[in-house]
Amino acid sequence: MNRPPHVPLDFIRYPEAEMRERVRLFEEDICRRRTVREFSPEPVPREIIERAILCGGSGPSGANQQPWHFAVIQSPALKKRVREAAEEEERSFYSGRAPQEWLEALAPLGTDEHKPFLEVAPYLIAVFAIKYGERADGSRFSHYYVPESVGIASGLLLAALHRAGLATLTHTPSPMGFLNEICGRPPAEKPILLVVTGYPAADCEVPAYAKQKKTLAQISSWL
Ligand code: IYR
Repeated sequence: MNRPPHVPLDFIRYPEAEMRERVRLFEEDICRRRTVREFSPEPVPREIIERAILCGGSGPSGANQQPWHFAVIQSPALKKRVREAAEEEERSFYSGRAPQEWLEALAPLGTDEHKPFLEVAPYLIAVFAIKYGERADGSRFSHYYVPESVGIASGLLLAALHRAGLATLTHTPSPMGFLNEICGRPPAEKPILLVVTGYPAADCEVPAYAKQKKTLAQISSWL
């Protein structure tokens, strides 16, 4: 097989002491990220969101197809529509659709069907997975590892927003097909996640339960 064009890797090799310090500093920062449900309406410069989206879009993806789209909802009218549609879904979820076991698992978080943050936060970033590609003639081609790729991109987006100094909430009203219509996205795209972002409210509190993270021994094994 002919080797396609390659370019040099732009890799930075650090001395070991610096590696330890770098990962420690990253751990210290990223482990302070908390899911926030009380936001401030204070505006956030658009450029910060743009840079964070570029971080998300830098991630690896199946065959480098980059099967994601980030729709940034900032207009008050559209945020209101998202809130209304999401609260309607959540009302049916909390009052019957969700099995008892699911509601019990959520109880320590104290969530309910009220989602005022969807109108208060300055930005709602709707993350869409692009299920397949479309050629100019309308024919389709496969995208590979779409959920994995979009999950990784979303993680990078969350990390970048946190590092920039913003609070985030991963919100997943279910079903959320209404986001296609509100954001004007085509049927090939499936909404995966709403990343609510902005500054936290001054008196913001978070559930103590969500701070309990598993230990290294619980989440890893060395073979
Ligand atoms: N989507 C609902 C319920 C919910 C589900 C899970 I899993 C959570 O971790 C949190 C909430 C809501 O947003 O209230």
